[in-house]
Amino acid sequence: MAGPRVVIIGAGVVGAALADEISARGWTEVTVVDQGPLPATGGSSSHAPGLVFQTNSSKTMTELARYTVEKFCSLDVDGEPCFLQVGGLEVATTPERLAELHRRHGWITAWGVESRLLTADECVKRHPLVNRDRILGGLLVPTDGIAKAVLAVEAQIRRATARGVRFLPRHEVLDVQKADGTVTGVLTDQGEIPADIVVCCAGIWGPKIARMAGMHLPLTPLAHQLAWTGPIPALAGQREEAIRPILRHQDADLYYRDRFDTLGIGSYGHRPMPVPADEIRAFDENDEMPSVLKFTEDDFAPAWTETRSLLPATQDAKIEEGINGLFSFTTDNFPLLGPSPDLKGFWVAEAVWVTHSAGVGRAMAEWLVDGHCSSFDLHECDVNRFEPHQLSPEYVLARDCRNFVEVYDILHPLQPSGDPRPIRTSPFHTRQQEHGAFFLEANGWERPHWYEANAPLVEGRTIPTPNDWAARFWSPVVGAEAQATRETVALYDMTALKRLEVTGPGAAGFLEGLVTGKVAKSVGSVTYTLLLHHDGGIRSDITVARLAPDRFQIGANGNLDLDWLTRHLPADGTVQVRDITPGTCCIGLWGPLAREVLQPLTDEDFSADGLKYFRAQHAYIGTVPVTAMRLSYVGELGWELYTTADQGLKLWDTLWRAARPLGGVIAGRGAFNSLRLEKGYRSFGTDMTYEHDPYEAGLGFAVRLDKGDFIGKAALERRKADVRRRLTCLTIDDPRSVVLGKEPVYDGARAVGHVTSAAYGHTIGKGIAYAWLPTELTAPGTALTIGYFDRRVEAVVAEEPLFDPTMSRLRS
Ligand code: FAD
Ligand code: THG
Repeated sequence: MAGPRVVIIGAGVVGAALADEISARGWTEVTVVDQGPLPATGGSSSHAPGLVFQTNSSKTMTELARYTVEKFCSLDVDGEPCFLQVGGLEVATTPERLAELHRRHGWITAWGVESRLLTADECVKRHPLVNRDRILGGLLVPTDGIAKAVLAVEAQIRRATARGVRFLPRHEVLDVQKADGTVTGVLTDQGEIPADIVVCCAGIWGPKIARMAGMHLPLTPLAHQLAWTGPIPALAGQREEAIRPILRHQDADLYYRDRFDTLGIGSYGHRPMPVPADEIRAFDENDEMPSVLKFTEDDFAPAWTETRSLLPATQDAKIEEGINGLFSFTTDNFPLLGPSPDLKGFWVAEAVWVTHSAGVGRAMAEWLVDGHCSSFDLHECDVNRFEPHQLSPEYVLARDCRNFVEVYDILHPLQPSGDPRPIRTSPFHTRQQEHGAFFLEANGWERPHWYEANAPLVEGRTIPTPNDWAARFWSPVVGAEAQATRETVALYDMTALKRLEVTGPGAAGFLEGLVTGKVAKSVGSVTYTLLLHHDGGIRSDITVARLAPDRFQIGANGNLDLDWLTRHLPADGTVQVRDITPGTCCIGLWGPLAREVLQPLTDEDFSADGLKYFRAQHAYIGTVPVTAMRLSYVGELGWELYTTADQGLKLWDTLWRAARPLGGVIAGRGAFNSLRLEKGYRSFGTDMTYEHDPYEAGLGFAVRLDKGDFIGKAALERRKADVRRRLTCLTIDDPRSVVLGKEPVYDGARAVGHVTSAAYGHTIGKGIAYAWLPTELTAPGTALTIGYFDRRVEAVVAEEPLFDPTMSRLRS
């Protein structure tokens, strides 16, 4: 069982890790080609100083890093270790940064990696070069350290070679060969290499290689300054390569590592210096480092001044060498992993740091060999996650440069992304502006979070103001809009909800094979159901409306749903899938008075029995043709009303004119999020992801094991009996203690889980936090605490849903 013929392009730290991991799983017909020599190929891995800080707001990114640390700790080359586990220290020089370090401590605790907050004195004890007067405290992760990237490449090459993997240095790939939409091999400057699978691990050259495969890779190589001091007298005689922890001084965009009696200094404080991938040279004999540009000293001057202040011992030293080294940035700071959407057999593993490289190697190997990666939840990393505009060169360049500038910035989870904006606007945009909408962006869509015009609604209501961070990108109007929705009726712009149309004679059968519920029901049925991976993990939660015998409309979560459906289309052409989001729009009309608004506008029967809960039908609302679906993510009577974009504004105006005299309101995402948590409705990607099965996530009701086969069914039969953790509803009595998400949850002193989503429930009058917890701690009444910055917030497990458990509202 040698597996298919695989060619890996690139023997940097990513390609080498993949070769090792894939051969360990029995695929040994593997050839790794690199344009440069081995093991220092001249790519980014050849000059990376190799700092591995595991802390990340993403659980997956921390887990990829943790695996890299564990693996590199076990690797050596002839006794020389591949990892120097000196610990990682981040210091704060401002109160804001100190608070941020507490938040980061929360993340890494939530993800299960040990860390400690240190006083300024403790920081200096750990890293004696640090100027005590400059710092307020720090965060130490003892298992962080320095990856010796070139050694790690060599160690992994040796292991893979021993299993039969072939490494071909000095082979430049000139083309990716294909036939009938499938990859057939690569053409190198030394001839062809046939292959069934080609994986692009070409780092900053990735876009060039991907283009050979007809694929657009949204990454930008940017130069980043790395300098090395000459000998520092205070360090004279240091025999070990590194004894002090790696150090980050994020307030000045700087990081440091030991190298005997010298220091490496990395800076992100300079102007962004993007380089088009096409302009990056190939390797040539006289130029060993094609991924390195000339050091621009002027750009480094502020970094050097700051360094001599933070680390006064460097005042007696000089900068001796420096580079402007290239590596990849992406628009959301996640790597680009997975198969090409168009060319079968072509895969990428791109924009990966040394920090995450071994984890990515393992993830890709599992994905390739097993058809799915079970060790890591890769939904944030999938190369097919992007909306079309997110692939445009202008967008990619602007966002990537911005991410370079913001790399160490303190960013609120709702922090608005900057230019280019706006990109996608719903037909209601001008009305929303007239109402003083406060917009945030999601998938390019401008989404109102609340409307300043609703400010008078706040009067006479009790809307508690949350503490500090939860009060940002927030207004008391959010609470007023939420309450008003439950009292009267509200219009919500649901245009950003991704809509897919599945058509054709094979559509019903096709969908049945992918979803956990029965969707091939009567025309007019709507079903809330799940897409699963083969291992039973949740791929997405969707709604499926049968609008005609051969036509289904899917309410989806993102482009990965489109990708999943497209990938599984039968070859016989009996099913088509289309993204109908652009060109259509949607208004959610919800609240106890929703029927009083809608019924007079239409001839159709919108009574409780005329259009039942979770049914869809066509109707005219005034002049506007709509598809009405009776369901509500906010848990109130009402409908999602879909129409084409051209008539959206007319629909809005028609509804608004009817709703206003009844005391109706226009409401935004802030209210929406609070209401859906009161109702206990999960949000994919935040509350549950690939790593969770439906039973753990409280979505077992959406699974029909008594139906025919569907992807993930066999795995669910196994997983059903073994539920060890649950997505659990917590409430918080203190109205000001609203948390953000991703905080650790403690049982006494022990971290036992993490928060997913949180908001204040303006109807129930309590804070709400959903959290993953071990089953033994999920009994209602269990008292726990949530780590929020430097505080502990008291929370208690509650019976869910918190609002309208009998569904009287929805079914009225
Ligand atoms: P590379 O190492 O660049 O490997 C890609 C390989 O593909 C190259 O060997 C190249 O020769 C080969 N290739 C390309 N085109 C072709 C072709 N046509 N034919 C054949 N072969 C081809 N990360 C950290 O985690 N911590 C750090 O402290 C850190 N510091 C950094 C400091 C600097 C100055 C720089 C530049 C980067 C730093 N990074 C750091 C980032 C890290 O170095 C990279 O993200 C990582 O090395 C990328 O690995 P890779 O294997 O994808 O790419
Ligand atoms: N509307 C539509 N499609 C969607 C969403 C939506 N797809 C993506 C995402 N949102 C899916 N999430 C949910 C979550 C809950 C419900 C609907 C979509 C929901 N649940 C009922 C419940 O749990 O009580 C289902 C009851 C049932 O199965 O009968 O309504 O917002 N179109």
